[in-house]
Amino acid sequence: MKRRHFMTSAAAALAGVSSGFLTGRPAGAAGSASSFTRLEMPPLLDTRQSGRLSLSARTGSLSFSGGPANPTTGFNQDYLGPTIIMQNGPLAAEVKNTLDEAVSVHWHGLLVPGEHDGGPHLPIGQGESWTPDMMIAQQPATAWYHSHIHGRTAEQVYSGLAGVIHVTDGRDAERGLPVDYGVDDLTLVLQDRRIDQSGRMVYDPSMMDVMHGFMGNRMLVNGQSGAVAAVPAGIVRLRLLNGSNARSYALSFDDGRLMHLIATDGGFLSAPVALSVLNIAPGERVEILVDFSGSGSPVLMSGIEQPYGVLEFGVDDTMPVRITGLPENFGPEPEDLAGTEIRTRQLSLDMGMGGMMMGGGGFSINQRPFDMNRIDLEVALGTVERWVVRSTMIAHPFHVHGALFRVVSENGATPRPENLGWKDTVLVTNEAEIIMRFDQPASRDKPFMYHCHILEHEDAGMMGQFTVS
Ligand SMILES: [Cu+2]
Repeated sequence: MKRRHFMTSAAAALAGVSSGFLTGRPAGAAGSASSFTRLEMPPLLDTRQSGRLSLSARTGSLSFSGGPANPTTGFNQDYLGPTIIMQNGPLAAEVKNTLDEAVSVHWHGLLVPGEHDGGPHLPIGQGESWTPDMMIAQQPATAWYHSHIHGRTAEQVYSGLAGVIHVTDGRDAERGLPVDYGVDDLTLVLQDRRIDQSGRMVYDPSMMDVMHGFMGNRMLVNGQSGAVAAVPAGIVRLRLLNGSNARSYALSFDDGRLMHLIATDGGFLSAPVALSVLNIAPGERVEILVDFSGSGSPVLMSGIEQPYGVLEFGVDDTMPVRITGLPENFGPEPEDLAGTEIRTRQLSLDMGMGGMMMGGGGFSINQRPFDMNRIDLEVALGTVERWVVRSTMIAHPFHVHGALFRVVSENGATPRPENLGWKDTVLVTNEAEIIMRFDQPASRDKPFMYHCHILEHEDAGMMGQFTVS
C-alpha cells in the first residue's frame, strides 16, 4: 500500500499542534474500498426559474469519526449553505437570521451595488431578515457568500456561514464543459479546521494564530472529513473554493496528472492552461478540468516539500462519461485595462509587530486600522484605477468588493497563470499591481470594503472602505 504524508510538520508547527492529520482519511484506510464515505455536494438552490433566493442562518452540528457533536452554523442546513445557481436578471433575495448574534451575507464575486453587497454595514440582527432586490449582470463565474460582520467574520465563517454561487448563462454544454452537478461538475469547498483529540472543532486563536491566521490540522471538503469523491472515467470539472480562514493551498495530484485551469474568480479564461501545481489563497476560486480516464485513485495534495492529502478521488465505472476531450477555447482574451486608468493608489497591508506585542493589534492598511466610521477612498463611478498593493511580513490575500480586476504584475514580473484572468482576490506575496473599473455604486452609508482575506487579519483591522459615486 502506498504511504502518504498527511501532515506537514511546518503546518503542524504553525497550527500549534504536535500531531494529527490534515485530512480525516486515515492513512491505513487507503485502498480498502468498503471503508470510505462518498463525498457529498452541498444541496442545490436553483434560482433560475423563480428569480428568488431564500437563506436562513441557523445553528447546527457536525461530528467527525463518531466524535462529539460540534456546534456549528449554516445556511438552511447544519454547516455551510446550499450551492446557489443564478443567472443574469433580477434576483429577490431573503436572508433570515435565527442566530443570537448579527450576521451578514456578503456576495463575494457578485457585481452588485454597495447597498446589496452584504458587508459590515448591512448587519442582519437576531430574528431579522434582509431582502435585497438584486440585479445580476456579469459573466459566468464561481462566486461565494459568507458572513462579514466586522470583528466576527473569522469565527462566523469558521463556524459554517459560507456557501458557493454558480453564475451561469446556460451555455456551458455548448462550451464543451461538464455540467452535471455532483457527477462531472463538482463543487469543492476547501477548509482546514482544528480538531482536538476528542473530536472537537476548536477555534481559540492565540496571538500567534492571529499573526499567521488560524490554521487547522484537518482538511474538510464540503464540511466532510476523509470522504472520497466519486468521478466518472472522463473529463471532470472541479470548482474549488478556498473557504479557509487563512491557509493557502499549493494543489497537485499525487500521480502528477495535470489540472487544466479554465476559470478564475471572475470567469473563464480564453483557453485552458495546463498546470501541475495550482495555488489558491483564501477567498479565491478556480475551475479546473481533470482527466480521470483510466483507473486509480488519485489524491489531490497540497504543499510542495511535505505534501498532505486534501481529497482522494475514486473512479466509478458506473458513472456516465460525457466529456472525453478538453475544450480548446472559451472566447477572447480578458479585456486589458492597462493604460485606461485615471489614477494610481498605493496600499500597504501592514502588520506592526511592536503594536501586536503591546496588545494593540497593529493590523492596518496604510497604517490605518479599519474604522467603520471612516471612508478611506473615494472612487469615481465608471473609472479605472491602478492599485499597487504591498504585503508586509507574510503574504496577504487581498480582496476588493464591487469590482473585478486584472493583475498587471506580481513582484514586478508577469503574473502567475492563476492570476491571468479576472480576479477579485489575489495573494500578494510582496507586491501586486492590479487594475480595475468601478461600475458599481457605493454610498458613504453602504461603502465597499477592500481587505486581507486572512479572516483574522481582516477582523483585526487589515481592511478599508471606499465609496463609488
Ligand atoms: Cu493578511
